Amino acid sequence: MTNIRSFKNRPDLYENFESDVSIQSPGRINLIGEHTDYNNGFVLPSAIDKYINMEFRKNDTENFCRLYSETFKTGFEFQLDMEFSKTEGWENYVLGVIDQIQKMGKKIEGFECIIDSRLPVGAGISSSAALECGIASGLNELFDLGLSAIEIVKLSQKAENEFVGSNCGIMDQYSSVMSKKDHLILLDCQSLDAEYIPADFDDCKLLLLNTNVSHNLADSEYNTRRKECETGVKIIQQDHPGVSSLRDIDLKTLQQYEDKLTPTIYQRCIYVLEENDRVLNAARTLKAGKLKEFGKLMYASHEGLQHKYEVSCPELDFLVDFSRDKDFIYGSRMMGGGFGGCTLNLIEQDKIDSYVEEVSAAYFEKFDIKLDAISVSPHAGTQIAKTIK
Ligand code: GAF
Repeated sequence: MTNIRSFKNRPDLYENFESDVSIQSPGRINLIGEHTDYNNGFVLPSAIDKYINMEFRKNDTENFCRLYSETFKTGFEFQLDMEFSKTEGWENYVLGVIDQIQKMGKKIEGFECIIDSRLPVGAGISSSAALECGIASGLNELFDLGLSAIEIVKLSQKAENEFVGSNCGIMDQYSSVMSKKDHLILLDCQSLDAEYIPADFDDCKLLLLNTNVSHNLADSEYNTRRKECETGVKIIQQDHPGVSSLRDIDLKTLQQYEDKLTPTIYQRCIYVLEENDRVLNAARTLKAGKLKEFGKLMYASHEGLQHKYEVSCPELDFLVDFSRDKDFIYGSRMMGGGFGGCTLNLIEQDKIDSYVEEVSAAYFEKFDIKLDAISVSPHAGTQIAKTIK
């Protein structure tokens, strides 16, 4: 049972809404390095030029809060001093963040918020992290909580882990907040050291193809993959007590455990080690301007995700396979947690329109589903505009 009150279709509540704080909280792409973040490995993400817009204002009450999503035409209200319990839908991301802020001993008061999202849900571009980080950033500004950017990242991840119940790593929240325009972040998820690499793609652009499927295995299989990796680590730890994650194991050591791990767990661990290597190689090739080599690593990443980590699906595989004989596409891979969502494609800019037409027709013929194409550019993280004194 939850004690929030939900309502629908009430745009009238927010006519002539004058906000104290405006937040643009972006989604993210990840060039390479999938399912490596929660294994303390490397990722290469960036925020994108598509975001959730949020308008906040205080309402001079101690506890009354009301949020409305213009996108979903649903809203909810609640009292800050109530016990928060999990409910359905986007409300959880909001409640989870407020719960974390309060657990940190930070004091907030009654507020109102209108949310307008330009991020497709379930597309693997992290609309949930954008929502969490946007709420945390907005409340931080509205109530002068003094939270640093990295605290916002960490509390948003914790909200997702502890309240929403998804054991995600740190990549999505980190990229939504910490990105820089026209750069990718080579992030070491163990130390949180970040190198900002110029996103120079010459005549190419990044194109997302949204399968518009989101298989409902996604959440449970995500948590299962994480557990499988942890089981692998635990077995290796028995001989190597210094090992605390897959990051501390090299390929040669792992290969000695082939008979001690189940074939599935062995494959998962091999994938993670290989993907970490690919991320570091990808960063090197990008810095050297070798885009075709970079693209090959994207394909290799997809193959690992498809066959060893087994988080792809027929729709994603179809799109990646369809791109393979096109010399104007340098690389293509599934992106994000998997089981649906988008492929990311590195494609020559002047071929985008004709390719989208061709692949959309083929995809529709095969699956009877409309494909959506979204061109994206690496963008700055959370943008804040504050009018309150
Ligand atoms: C999801 C998670 F939220 C990330 O932390 C990451 O693990 C990703 O899947 C897979 O790379 O987006």
